[in-house]
Amino acid sequence: MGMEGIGARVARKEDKRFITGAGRYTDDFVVPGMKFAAFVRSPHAHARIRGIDVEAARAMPGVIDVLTGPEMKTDGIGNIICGWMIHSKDGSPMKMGAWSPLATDTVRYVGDAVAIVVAETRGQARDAAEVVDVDYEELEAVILPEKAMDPGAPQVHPEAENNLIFDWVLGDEAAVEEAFGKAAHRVKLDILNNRLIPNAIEPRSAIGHYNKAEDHYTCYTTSQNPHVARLVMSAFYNVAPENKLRVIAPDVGGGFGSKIYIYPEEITCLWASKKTGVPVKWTADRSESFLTDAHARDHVTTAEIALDADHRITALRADTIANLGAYMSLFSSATPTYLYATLLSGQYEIPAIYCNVKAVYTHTCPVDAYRGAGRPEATYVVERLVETAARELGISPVELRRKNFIKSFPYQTPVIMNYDSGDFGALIDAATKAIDYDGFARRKEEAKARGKLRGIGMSCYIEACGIAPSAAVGSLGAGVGLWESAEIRVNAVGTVEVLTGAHSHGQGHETTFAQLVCDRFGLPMDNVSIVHGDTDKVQMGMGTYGSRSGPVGMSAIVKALDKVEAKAKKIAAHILEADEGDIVIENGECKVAGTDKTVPWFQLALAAYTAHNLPGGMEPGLKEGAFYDPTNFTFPSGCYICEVEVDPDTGKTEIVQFVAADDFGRVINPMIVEGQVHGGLAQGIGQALLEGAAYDRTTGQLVTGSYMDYTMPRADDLPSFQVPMTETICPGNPLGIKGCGEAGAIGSPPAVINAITDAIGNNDLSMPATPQKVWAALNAATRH
Ligand code: MCN
Repeated sequence: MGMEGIGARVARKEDKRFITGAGRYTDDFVVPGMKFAAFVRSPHAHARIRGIDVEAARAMPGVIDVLTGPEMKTDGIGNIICGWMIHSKDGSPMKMGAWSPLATDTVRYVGDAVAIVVAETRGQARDAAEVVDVDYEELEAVILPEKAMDPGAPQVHPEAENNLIFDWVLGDEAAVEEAFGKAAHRVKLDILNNRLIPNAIEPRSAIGHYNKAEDHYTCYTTSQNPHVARLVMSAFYNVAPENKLRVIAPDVGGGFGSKIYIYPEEITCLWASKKTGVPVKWTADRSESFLTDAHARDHVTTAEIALDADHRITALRADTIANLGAYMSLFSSATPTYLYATLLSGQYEIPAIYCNVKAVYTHTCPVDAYRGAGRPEATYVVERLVETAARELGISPVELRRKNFIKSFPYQTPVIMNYDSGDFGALIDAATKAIDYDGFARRKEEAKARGKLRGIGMSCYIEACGIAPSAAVGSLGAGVGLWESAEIRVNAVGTVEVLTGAHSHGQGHETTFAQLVCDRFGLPMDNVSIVHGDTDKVQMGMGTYGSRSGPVGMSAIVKALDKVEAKAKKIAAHILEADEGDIVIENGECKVAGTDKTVPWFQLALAAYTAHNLPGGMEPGLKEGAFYDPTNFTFPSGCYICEVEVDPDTGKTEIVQFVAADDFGRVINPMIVEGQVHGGLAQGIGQALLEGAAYDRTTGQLVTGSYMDYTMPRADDLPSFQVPMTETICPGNPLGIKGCGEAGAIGSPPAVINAITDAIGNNDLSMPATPQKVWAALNAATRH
C-alpha cells in the first residue's frame, strides 16, 4: 500500500469543509425567486377530514397559495409506494393501504400532512398554516402493536383487515417442533425492541423547482439515494418524467436510513412549484422531524431456543409482531422479514429455525429501516437467548458460544443466508483478551467494596450487508436491483474524477473511494475527486444504505479502474514500444518492468486525449464505466463485550468498559472504519440505555417529541471504546471487504442489556434501561 492507498489511515478529505462550517446542505441553496413552504399537519392520530377551509390562510400576508390533497389527486399525483412485496403464509400479497402525500379524507397519525402553504417567507408560511381550518371528526386510534389485531380495534386502512399487513413465515416449523420435543433444555424470553427516532443532525429539507420555459424540474433534497428518488417520483408518483427531473442530494448531514425514503414533502414541493410557478423550499424543524421522519424497530417478540444435553442449540423459534405505523414506507416490509428472520442463526450452528412475523398498522408514524434495520432486532433475540441460556445452565457464556459457533465456511443456514467467511473464535479471543475477561471477578469484588454492582455481558453478532445479488432480491420481492455503478474519468491532465452512484452523508467516501485510485495508479490524493449525489452528473446508482457502498459501490469502482488500467497499459505499451504485459503503473508513472523506460501518468492521459499517437483503431479518451452486481451479501461479524457498574441507590448504569472486536474483511481506511464503529456503538448504546419513542396510548400524541423527552446519547454516556479487529477476507468481492457502517448499532444493545442484567441479578429488563427501570428490576430481584 502507498501512503494514501488501501489500508492507510488517511484523514477525511471532506472534513475540512464540514468542520469549518462550509458544507453545503439543501437548506443552504438559494434558487432565484424561491419561496417557502410550511405543512399543515394532523393534530390527531386518527380522524376523518370533513372539509378544509383555506380562505383565511390564503388571505394572510405573503401567502402565495395553499394546496390540498384533493387537488393533488386531480393532478394525478400518485400514492407513496412500498418497494418490497411480501406474501403471507397463505400466499396472499401484503395488504397495503393508500398513502397520499397530502391526506385526502382521513388522517392516520399525528403529523400526517394535510396541506401545503407557500409564502414569501418561512414565518409567513408557518403563520398561515396555523389558520388553515381543517374540520376533523376525531376517531378512536390504535397505538400499541400488540393491540392492533384485537377484535374491535380501530382500523387504520380498509384494505388491511384487523390491521394485519402480512403474516409471514420463514423456516421449517415441523423440524423446529421436533427439536423442541426432544430438547433437554428450553430457554424462552419475551423481548421488546424499542421504537427509535433517527435524529440526524440535519433535518429533512427539499427545494422543488419547476422551470416552465424549459419544462424541467429540479429537486434538491436530503436523500441517501437521489437516483432512486428520481426513479420513484417519475415512475410511481407521476411528478415529472425521468428525463425532465434532476435530483440533487448535496451534502447531507447524517441519514442513518431515515433519508432513504421518498417522503410526502419533496413530492409536494415539486408539485407545488409547478402549481405556484415559484421554486418552493421546505425545511423541517426539529418537532416535525420527531413526528415524521420514519421511526424504527418496534418489535414485540416471543422467542425460544432448544438445547440438547450437551448444550448444543438444536432449534430456535421466534414470533414477532412488527409495528409498521400508519403507512408502509419504501422498505418497511423488507426490514422485519428478509433483513430480520434471515439472521436468526446468528453465529451458531442451529439446525432448525422458524420465524413468524405479523406486520401491523397502528396510528403512529411510519416505521422503516434505520441503522442495522432488522439485524439489530435479530441479534437482540439471539444474543439475549444465548446469554440467558448460559445463566440458566450455569455455564460460561463464552463456552456456550464457542461450543455452538459455526466453524467452517461457506455455511448454509436454515434461513436463506449462506455465510461466506468468518472466524468467530478469533473474534471472541480478541474481545475477551482486550477486556481482560478473566479478571472480571476481581473487578466485581472491587466494585462491590465501593458499593457498586458490576456486570459483564457479551454479544456475538453476524450481519448481512451489501444486500445482493439483484436477481436473488428480485425473487424475494424487491422492486429494485441492488447493483452499483461507477465511472472513472481520467482528465486530459491526468487528474481523476470518480463518479459513483453511492451517496456519502458522513461515511467518508470522498476519502476511501479516492484511496482506491491512489492505490491503483500511485497518484496523490489531491489529484482525485469523487462526484456523487446528482442525477445529471452520475449516470445511475442505487445510493447508500445497508452498508453497501464499500462492498458494492467500491467494487464497481474497481471494475471501472480495471478497464482504465487495461486501456492505459495499451497506450503506454504503444508509446514505449513495449509489450502490454510488461507495463506496470505505479507512483504516477507507466513503466516497462525491469527497465528505465517510463511515461508519466499525466503524459499518458494527454496522449489519450490528443489522440495523435494511439494504437491503431483505439478510441480516443480515457474514461470507463462499470456496473457491479455482487454474487452474495457480505457477512461482517463481531464479538462485543460490555462491562457496567450500576449504582444500586439510583439505578444509574455507567458503562466502564466496552470492547468491539469486528471482522470487516480487508479494511480500506482503518481510521474511517473505527469512526463508523464508534458512531454505531453510540446509537446501539443509545437504544439500550436512553432512547425510546413513546406515544400516548389513547390519543396517539408523541410524548417524546423533543430532546427534553427523547434522550440522545452524549459523550459522557459513553466510555472510550476499544475496537480490536480481525480479518477474514470476503471471497465475494474484488477487494475482499465487508461493510462496517451498521455493525456497532447491531452488536451493542444485547451486550449492554446482558451486562446490566448480570449486574442486578434480574433478567427481566427491557430497553431503554433507564435508571428507573433498572432500579425497579433490581429491587424486584432483591425482594424475591
Ligand atoms: N470501509 C473501509 N473498509 C471496509 C469497509 C468500509 O474502509 N472494510 C469504509 C468505506 O469505504 C466507507 C465507510 O467505511 O467510507 C462505510 O462503508 P460501508 O460499511 O460500506 O457503509 P456505507 O458507506 O454504505 O454507509 C452506509 C452505512 C449505513 S447503512 C448507515 S445507516 C450509516 C452508516 O453507514 N449512516 C451513517 N454510517 C453513517 N455515518 C454517518 N456519519 N452518518 C450516517 O448517516
